[in-house]
Amino acid sequence: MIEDLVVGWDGVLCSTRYDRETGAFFVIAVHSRQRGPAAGGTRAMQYETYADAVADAMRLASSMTLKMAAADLPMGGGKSVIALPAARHDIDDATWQRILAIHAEDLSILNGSYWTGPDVGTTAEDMDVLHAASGLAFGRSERAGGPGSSAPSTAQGVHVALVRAAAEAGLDDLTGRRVVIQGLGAVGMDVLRLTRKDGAELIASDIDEEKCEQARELGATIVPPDDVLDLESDVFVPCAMGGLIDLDVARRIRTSVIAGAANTILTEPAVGDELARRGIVYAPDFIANSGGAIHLVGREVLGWSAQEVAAHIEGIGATLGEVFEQARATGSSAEHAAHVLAESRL
Ligand code: NAD
Ligand code: PPY
Repeated sequence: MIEDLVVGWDGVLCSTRYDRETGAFFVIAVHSRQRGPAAGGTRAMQYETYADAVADAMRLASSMTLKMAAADLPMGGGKSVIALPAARHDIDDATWQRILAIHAEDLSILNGSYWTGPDVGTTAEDMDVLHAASGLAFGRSERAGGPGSSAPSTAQGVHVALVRAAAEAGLDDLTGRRVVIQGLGAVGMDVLRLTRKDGAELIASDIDEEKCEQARELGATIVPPDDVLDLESDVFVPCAMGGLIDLDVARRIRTSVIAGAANTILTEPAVGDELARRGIVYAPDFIANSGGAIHLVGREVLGWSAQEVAAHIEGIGATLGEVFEQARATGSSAEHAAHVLAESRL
């Protein structure tokens, strides 16, 4: 299985490490350094098998390469995965600090070929620790001199993307339109707030009851997690985990637009073809969720001000416009056109 993953992946390096004391398994996947040092967040969660963790790191690193290229940022693509021995909230602080120290050592070994940042299961405060030990982490807290969480910028970009994709589907005004948001974490909750201002009818879902309650207070109707893919909507916004839309889902989902924050939403490119065939406007994830990367790389590598970052996030609308136009002109899916755009910059 691991052999198949390595042979089937076109990245440059994938490191693995196991820590007997904590039972944590570490993966760093460096997909490309063509545009600059590889960069991408550290995802810390439980996986069924170590091979699943390696596969996730590879898939996410490849997507980071496309994200950096599509956003014209001077970085390559990489990602770290830490397969945890227990749920993150069940890991005590001493164990977590040991896990971070080991990850920081791996970053130092890679010596600048790869820079990390926050992802699911890691925070700006974790980046403070990683940066103090390795000097190779973006997204430190403002208290530690960093640019703070990338989530608000990611949400801003997802909102720009969903508005642009809706316009492509003929929905110029979201007032009264049904928007279904899956995942009410750092990004999803902010997307909900932004879409609320558009006057949309909000339906939302999370596996965490507290987050559902918060969304209810913001005016959303809450539905059970298993129901989201069966609801009829104008816009579907996946802000939980990837691998959500396979061919079967693409054939039956009842929506006009899909635009969200989750990384690697489609299980394979053919899913993008099926969505296009059905006339569903899909905003490729590595463009729709690039606001966080623009925030981190913009502030920390390019020295942009918050205003410059915001202007570049608005640019996600123009990038998507280019992709939709190319897709129309070539009779291909938006997913395919987005890959062509990103690959032309590699
Ligand atoms: P998060 O961990 O804060 O939020 C994820 C939320 O999804 C949680 O509230 C969780 O309970 C919920 N969830 C998990 N499984 C679910 C399910 N089956 N149904 C409904 N809800 C479910 O993460 P985040 O920072 O908000 O990121 C969300 C997604 O966007 C992730 O896939 C992440 O990789 C991606 N992303 C985030 C950023 C960023 O800047 N934070 C940038 C790019 C991409
Ligand atoms: C992502 O956008 O998916 C990330 O992993 C966040 C990120 C972006 C750029 C550098 C490091 C982390």
